[in-house]
Amino acid sequence: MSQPLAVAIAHSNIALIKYWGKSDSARNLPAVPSLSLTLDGLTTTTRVHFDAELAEDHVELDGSVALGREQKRVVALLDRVRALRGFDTRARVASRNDFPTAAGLASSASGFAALALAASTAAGLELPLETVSGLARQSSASAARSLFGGFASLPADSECAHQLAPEGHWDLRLLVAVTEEGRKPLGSTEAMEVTKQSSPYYAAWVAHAPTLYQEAERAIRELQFDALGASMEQSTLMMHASMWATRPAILFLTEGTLAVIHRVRTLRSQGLPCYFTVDAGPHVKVLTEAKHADALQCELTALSQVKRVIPCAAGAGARLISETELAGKVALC
Ligand code: 2P0
Repeated sequence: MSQPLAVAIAHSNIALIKYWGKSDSARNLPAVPSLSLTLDGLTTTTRVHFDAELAEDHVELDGSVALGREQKRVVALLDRVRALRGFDTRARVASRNDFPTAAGLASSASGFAALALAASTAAGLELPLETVSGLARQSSASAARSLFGGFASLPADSECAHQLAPEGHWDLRLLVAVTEEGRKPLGSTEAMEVTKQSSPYYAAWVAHAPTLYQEAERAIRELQFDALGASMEQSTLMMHASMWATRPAILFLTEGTLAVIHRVRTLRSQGLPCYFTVDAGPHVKVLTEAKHADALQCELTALSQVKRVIPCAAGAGARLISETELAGKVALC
């Protein structure tokens, strides 16, 4: 093999229009179209080394050996890469996030995007970015979008994501208001399956999601901030409403989440252009235009429910880095 080792970095993305629910669980195909902003913060760095000496895959995440479901999901992606390449060599994988894992900050998005790019490259495959996105999507649908910079789209029933507009298209900022530290109680995959099975609102969510997607796509094309914000908030609240209607209810929104949401609405009514979105966790991500980012950061930081604020701009897509660049960035193990 010409190049058995590769290192990739990928950034997390936040869905402005949410993916929630699968049309085909076995193939992990999304039931609704989603649209995201790739961030310049929240980075995963992953090295994959296929090594003929290994008897089995060895996976280390944030310095600890991965076990159970975490390890299985990584091995499943490696297996898909091995099947494409037509070999059986095991790999050593080391990955590190510069932000808390599984805390509702989309760690699986950046994680599987970086893994798909590093593993396919290390295996000697030279795949188009869309194909790498398809590999990532099978592990975690939101990861398909993190291969691309700026605004990315994952259509319903689609194998892979594509870029809608590059990071320079619109100078937006997304401020992540962290309301709680620690891992979230329920994984997204399980939560969306329960929603599909038991929420009477799920059908309405799936029916209306394409309208929200089209509104947002147009708002991005035309740089209409208030139109984008309105579609984004409705997408968030419809997704959570569908979860609230399951039995037992799935509530990712906490007291802290709601306090930040109310504050965002108040600030907006007072003339500060900002809109909220919330994923499968308690944190609130607040979208604003670059010129208002400092004022918004002061307001969010002042809230007692907010532990810290991570300001993010639009970021680039996943890319390969050299071992030298890696050495200057992060210690993987
Ligand atoms: C999204 N989320 O569009 C939505 C919004 C969370 C809320 O995609 O089952 O890890 O692995 O495909 O991508 C999080 O779920 O789920 C997610 P799987 P994923 O970003």
